[in-house]
Amino acid sequence: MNVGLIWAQTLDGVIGADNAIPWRLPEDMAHFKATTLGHPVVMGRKTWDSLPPRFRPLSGRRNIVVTRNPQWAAEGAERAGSVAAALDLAAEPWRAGATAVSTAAPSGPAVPAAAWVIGGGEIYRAALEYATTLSVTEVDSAVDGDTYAPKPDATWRVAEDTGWLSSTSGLRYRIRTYTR
Ligand code: VY7
Repeated sequence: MNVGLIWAQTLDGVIGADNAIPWRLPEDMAHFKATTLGHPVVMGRKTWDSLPPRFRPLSGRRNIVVTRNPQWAAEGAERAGSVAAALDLAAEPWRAGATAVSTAAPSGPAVPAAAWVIGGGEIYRAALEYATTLSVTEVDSAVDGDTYAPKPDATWRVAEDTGWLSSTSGLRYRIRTYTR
């Protein structure tokens, strides 16, 4: 199965501060939604907690949450004990309705889809070895944070680059896709 990681970072690699994303970038949220829609999304429990409750589970996607706590449960989410277990789950066909809530899950035959790992820092580090695609939004903003993106090593090549774009928020950003 193809596994992608998708994140947004500052030029310094900051992805989070106090369990939130320390900038507003509507264009990146739209890119995130368009890219992940219809695919299983794998996230850590802290990332799940960081989503505003009205957006949980992320609609139109199978939500798989990684936590070591075997008691953890949330409506609309499946639990996995490790990133590897989450990716195994994501590779299994899934029909909406069994245990998970499906706001907009596709009907008809269940097809295993490429999975997107959506954060956060600890989960990206564990998932990088399984990944063949990275979607990295770089935000030209200098903010302090406590959570960092992994650094793509020499195995990765930039396959696409939007070049610098300006957001309605006033920030510059660019989206790079890496493959290997
Ligand atoms: C995470 C949200 C956070 C706070 C408020 C609303 C890239 C992003 C992420 C994660 C941006 C988020 C949201 C936005 C997405 C909506 C639901 C509401 C949806 C990532 N490049 N950018 N992120 N939501 N992993 N990678 O903003 O979500 O998709 O339905």
